[in-house]
Amino acid sequence: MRKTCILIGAPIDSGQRRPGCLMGPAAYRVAGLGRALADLGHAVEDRGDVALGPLPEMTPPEGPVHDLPETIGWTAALKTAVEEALGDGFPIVMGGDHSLALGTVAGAAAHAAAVGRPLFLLWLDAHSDFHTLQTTTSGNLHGVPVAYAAGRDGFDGFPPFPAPLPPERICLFGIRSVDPEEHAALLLHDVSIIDMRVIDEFGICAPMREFLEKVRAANGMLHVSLDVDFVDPAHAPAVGTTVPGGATVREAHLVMELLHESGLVTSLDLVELNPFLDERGRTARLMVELAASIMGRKVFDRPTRSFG
Ligand code: B3U
Ligand code: MN
Ligand code: MN
Repeated sequence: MRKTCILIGAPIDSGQRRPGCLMGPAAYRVAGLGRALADLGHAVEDRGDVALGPLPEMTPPEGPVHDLPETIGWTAALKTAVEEALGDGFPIVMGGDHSLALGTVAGAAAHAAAVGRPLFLLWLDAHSDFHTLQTTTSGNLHGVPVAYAAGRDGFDGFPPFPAPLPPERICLFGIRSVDPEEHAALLLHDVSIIDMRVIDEFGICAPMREFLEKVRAANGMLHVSLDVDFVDPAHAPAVGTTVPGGATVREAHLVMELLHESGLVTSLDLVELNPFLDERGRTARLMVELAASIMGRKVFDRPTRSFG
C-alpha cells in the first residue's frame, strides 16, 4: 500500500558519550533513504531536522546521569514531531542515539490514545534499554527509553509518559546485553523477551509472528525502534556499543519483510548510527536497505507465504 513517509531528522548525541550520532540524519540522506522509499511508490516528505527547543531549568542531578536537560528538551521536541506526523502519514525518524525514542514513543503513544487504539512497541536491539535515571550506572540515557514507555518510576524531570504501555505490549527482540538492574526489573514486568537465545532455537519467524498476532488481535498501532546494534557488528560496524552475536543481514531483512507483510507498523525509528565509525558508508546503506524492506521492497513479488 502506498504511504506518505514523513522523514524526521533527529541529530541527537546527548544520550551517550561518543560523538557522531548527530551526523546520522545527514548520512541517511546521503545514503538515499528518501530515494529508496520513493522508488517503492511511496510519497516522501522530508521535514528536515528537528530543532532543540528551550532547555528546562534544573539543577543537574547527583550521580552519573549525563546531559539530562538536553535529553528532556529533545524528548519534548520529538514527541511533538512524531505526534503531528502520525496525523499526516508514516513517520520515519532518522537518529540520533536511542534516547530519541523517549520522545518518539511518547508521540506515538499520545497519538494512539487520541485515536483510541492501543500502542505496541517492538524494540530491535542488542540491549534492553530498561534502566531508569536511578538504576543507570553508565548515566547514558539511550539506555532508558523502554522503561519510560512502560511507565516505570524514576524519571524525575521528564513529563509523565502519556498513556504508558502495559509491559505485555512491549517486545524486546534480539537482545544479548542486559545489565543486572535491568534484569531484575524485567523479571517484575511481563515484557515479551525474544533474546538471541530464543532466536537461535526457534529462528526469527515464529516469535515474530506470535507478537504480531497480538498486535493484530488488539487492532493495535505498532512503533518499531531499530537500533543499528540489533545487527551483528560484522555487518553494521558504525555503532558505539558493539555486541557480537547479533542478527545477520538475512535475519534482519526477514524481520523487516515479516513486519511489512503484517501491515501493522505505523511508525519507525532508525537509531544509533554513528557515521564517524562507519566504513565507507556501509552501515548507513544497510540501514537504508532495511528501511526499504520494512516499507515493502521484495526480492521477488510473490503472494505472501506461497513459495511455489
Ligand atoms: N545497558 C548499558 C549499555 C547500553 C544500553 N544501550 C546501549 N548501551 N546502546 C547502559 O549504558 O545502560
Ligand atoms: Mn538501544
Ligand atoms: Mn543497543
